[in-house]
Amino acid sequence: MTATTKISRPNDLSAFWMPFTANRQFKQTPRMLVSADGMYYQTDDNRQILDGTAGLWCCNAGHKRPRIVEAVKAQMDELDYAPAFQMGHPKAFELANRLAQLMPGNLNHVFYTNSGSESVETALKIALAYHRARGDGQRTRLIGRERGYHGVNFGGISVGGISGNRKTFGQMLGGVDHMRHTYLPDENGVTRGMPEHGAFLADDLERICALHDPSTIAAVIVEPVAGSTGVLIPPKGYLERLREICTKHGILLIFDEVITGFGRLGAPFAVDYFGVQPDLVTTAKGLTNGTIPMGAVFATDDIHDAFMTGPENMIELFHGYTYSGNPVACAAAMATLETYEEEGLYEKGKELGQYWEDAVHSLIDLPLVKDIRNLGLIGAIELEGIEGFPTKRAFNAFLKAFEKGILIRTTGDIIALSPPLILEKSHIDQLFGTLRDVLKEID
Ligand code: PXG
Ligand code: PLP
Repeated sequence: MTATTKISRPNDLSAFWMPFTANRQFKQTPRMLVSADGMYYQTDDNRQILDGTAGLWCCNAGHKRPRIVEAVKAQMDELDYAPAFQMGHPKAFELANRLAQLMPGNLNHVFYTNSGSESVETALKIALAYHRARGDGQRTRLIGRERGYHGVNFGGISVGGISGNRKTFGQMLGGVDHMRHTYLPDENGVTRGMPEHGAFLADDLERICALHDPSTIAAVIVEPVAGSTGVLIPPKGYLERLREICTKHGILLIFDEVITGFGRLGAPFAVDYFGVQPDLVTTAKGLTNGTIPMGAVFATDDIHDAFMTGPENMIELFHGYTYSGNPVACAAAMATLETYEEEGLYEKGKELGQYWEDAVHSLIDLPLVKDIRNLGLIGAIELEGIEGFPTKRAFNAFLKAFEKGILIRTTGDIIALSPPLILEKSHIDQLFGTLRDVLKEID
């Protein structure tokens, strides 16, 4: 058969190589979502599924939000695409101004990307180029943290600390070191909110400075709350201590807010929530409510201004994407920010935080539950693994949950929950009522 005579069947699942998915398992028993509205997805067999994960931590205002739908349609009618390099369109500037206003402190400049992974690459490159622009080009080392997730591109997996995402991809970037992760189950097991112990773990950075000399270190990147690895909440005082050490040694501090950005913690950003001011912030996901791929990196005045020297006709930063600031993405982002503000969604984590926390922790009596953690509208339930079959128990829970009408997310043997911020108490009751049944029924 030649390429032109190939027959493709609509129900043939073989061509799509699915990301971060057990492809063979999925294709034997597919789980198909065909529409969504508010807090619920609908499956191809007409079942309503409560979204316990805001898609993949991105649909913070829930699904099919009218303002966003309309804005995207209207933008397609007006300006579909404008070249991103050496050309502009008004919405990209307007959106950047709004974002800079929303972000506290002097993080007043926005570089657009198309995903969290691209935001991370962009922030790491800006950090390196910033030091060089200031005549401090020997600062080339990048420091990440064990169990960190910073997307899947080479810079991100280099500073990242999840071995499964690293081990099959060769040497990655050189000159990278890692601090320890912040999970101390013996001291901090089953904690509500921020754990008491572990600020001292930030002193790992001092040890790394002593080893390599701080003058060789460009930047440290951390998730304020580690999400993908199974929700690790920073110990009290930890982020403040990291900030102090970075400032002392002239090292840039990057907060990866791809998950924590846009209201997840009950404040617009983790920067607000923790009151710790980084030098660069990476975002994506909630920026467009998951609708159109888009990310944004925030940089301080100091970082931005360091590049604005030399001949004015010269490009200052040799970096950018074809789709940086895509008009349709900008329109989606603006309508998203308006929706968040109008509906008070940045406050929801505060309003519902206690009810959410009590609900997450209500599962502690179940025999399979080993640890529970929460902050803002994030919850994690760590299960006892099945001996010899890591991840299997949580995956069984995921499958059973989907059967019973709730969408949850698992990583390792940890269930992570991060619902749309529009949820009500009744949704919390449904989510945890169903999850209790799931955890009683699975092996
Ligand atoms: N940084 C952080 C902190 C993230 O959480 C990325 C970067 C990469 O973003 P992109 O848009 O390239 O995927 C992420 C993404 C999960 C899950 O369920 C988490 C992410 C993505 C998909 C699933 O934990 N985080
Ligand atoms: N590969 C090739 C051959 C390209 O021409 C380009 C962009 O022009 C890219 C990759 C990068 O694509 P993007 O700008 O969408 O990241």
